[in-house]
Amino acid sequence: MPAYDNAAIATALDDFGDLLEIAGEDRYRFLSYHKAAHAVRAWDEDIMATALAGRLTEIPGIGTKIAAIIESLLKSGVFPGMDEVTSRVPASVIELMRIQGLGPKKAKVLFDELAIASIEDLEEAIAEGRLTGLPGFGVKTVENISEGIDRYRTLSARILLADALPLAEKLAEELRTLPGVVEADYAGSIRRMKETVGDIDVLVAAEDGPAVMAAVRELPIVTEVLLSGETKTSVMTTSGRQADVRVVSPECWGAALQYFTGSAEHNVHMREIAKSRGLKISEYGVFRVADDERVAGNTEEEVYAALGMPTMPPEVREDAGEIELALEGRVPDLVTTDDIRGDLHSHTTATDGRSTLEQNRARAAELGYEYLGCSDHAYDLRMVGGLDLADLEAQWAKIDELNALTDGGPVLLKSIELNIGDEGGVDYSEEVLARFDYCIASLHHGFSQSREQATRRLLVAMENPYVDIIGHPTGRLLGRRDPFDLDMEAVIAKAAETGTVLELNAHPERLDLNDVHLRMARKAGVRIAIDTDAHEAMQFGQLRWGVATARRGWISAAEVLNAQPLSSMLSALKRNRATR
Ligand code: DGT
Ligand code: CA
Ligand code: CA
Ligand code: ZN
Repeated sequence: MPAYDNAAIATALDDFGDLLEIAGEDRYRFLSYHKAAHAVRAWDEDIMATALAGRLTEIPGIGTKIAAIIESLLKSGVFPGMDEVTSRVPASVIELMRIQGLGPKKAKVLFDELAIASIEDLEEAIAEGRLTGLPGFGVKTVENISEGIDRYRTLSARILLADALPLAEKLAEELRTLPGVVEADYAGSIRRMKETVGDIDVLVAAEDGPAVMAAVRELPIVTEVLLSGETKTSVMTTSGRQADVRVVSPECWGAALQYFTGSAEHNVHMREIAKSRGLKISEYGVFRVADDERVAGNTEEEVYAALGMPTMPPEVREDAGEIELALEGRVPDLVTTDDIRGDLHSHTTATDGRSTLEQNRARAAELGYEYLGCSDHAYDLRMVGGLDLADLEAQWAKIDELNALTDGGPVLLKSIELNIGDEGGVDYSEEVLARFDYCIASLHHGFSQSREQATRRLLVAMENPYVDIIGHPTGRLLGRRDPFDLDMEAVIAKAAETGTVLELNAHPERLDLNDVHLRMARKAGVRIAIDTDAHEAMQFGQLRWGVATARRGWISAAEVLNAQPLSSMLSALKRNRATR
């Protein structure tokens, strides 16, 4: 039985919807698949568990027909109806749509007019100038598509952590149930919680390696065995992701886990430390150089202790100073999800959110949050219904009403996500800005602006006494969009000078600020807000990716604005600081 996860099911549904559109099916039909995909992505229970309980139709937007498709995928890996559609439109067209600037509409034109069915076909057609004159494909568009192809090639090689981790967890879980397996866990960049990962590294401890390798080849999650030896098997999984499974003997577990967790840079530094102590370190253990005696290796703790260090959290193993600290007997004090007391960035149906204020509040209450910031889009983002003053008054009245309830729910805070204009201005007058509990301001347009202009926009915005937080500061979308070209040193210095908080947006495609910028911000004494920017109540669960990134950036609870109790959180805001 193939084991799909929620993300894999959602992708399959989206792909099917796109193929239907290109095949010329009617809008109502293909949209229903995208709606279903969206619902599966937002569903925060494992889809397999839901299916086994016979509750698939309880997922909003999933009817009996799509439930049957999901069941078939889960049971047999077969997408009913796929053969019929791919007899009309080759499945390779799907890849075309992974290119920025190419949606199903354009892909349909390319396919109908020029029989372009793959990225290779497209590159060839561009090189031969065959797109010239095609409606909707002007010179500039074709140029953008060419750039999109290059970017796709470099970026698509990496997987979002949020897509990889559930798969790695599932693999490790399946491996633990195999006979003879003593330990199984994921390692590599996934264990370090890097925002994107190159591949999935899983480690198994067992006496009989070849028997485990044979069992790995038969795992339900495996669709293809790429390579299999006595100690390493590389497989393709049901999610279309590659995984490397290595087996080691149980007494080497700690050394192997340390080695294969990396990072490579961390390991290189570890080897130097070992050398300076007359030791050598490998995936088999720590050995004395003098007599080759093994002194450690059963556990990770043992390995680090042999080199005179406490064990540090995997997230910081990037050779960014953690080894120097450990040699002093210390490890960074890192924030955890339990430290978070509220979310300061969320959207509602008043703009482009898909949950109501009440639904967001209910979810925040379930999470035990003390407060929840309601920060819909501001007026200038008309595209998504940015709020005017009347809308704001209506929302504030509702917030007052909900805050008057005595059901133990979180305190709702009146906030807004302002748009930073081309010169650094924001949507409303100071008089209006002063009425919010706090304001977030974000860059939402002008991605191709010069470094000078983009940086100036942020600096000017931070000079505004009512801009308390800068949202997703660099604007990157992992695998899809480059960040703004910014002078981050200047941005961080200005944040420190003005007391502006910088957001760590927890959306798995953003994780913005990244670990490097977080360490810079921390050094400069800038506070961080770890927010989900939820556009749907379910998305509050994405906080974990933000916390993981914060940990990679050495951020402690004391440095996180929304890890503070309500009153100290509020008094730490720029607008409320007496010293200004
Ligand atoms: P990725 O997969 O690109 O996201 O990054 P990693 O860190 O998972 O890298 P990967 O999969 O190539 O190797 C997994 C771990 O194995 C890596 O973090 C450290 C260890 N490792 C691999 N190659 C080397 C090496 O040449 N030297 C050292 N010291 N360690 C290595
Ligand atoms: Ca890896
Ligand atoms: Ca690997
Ligand atoms: Zn937002």
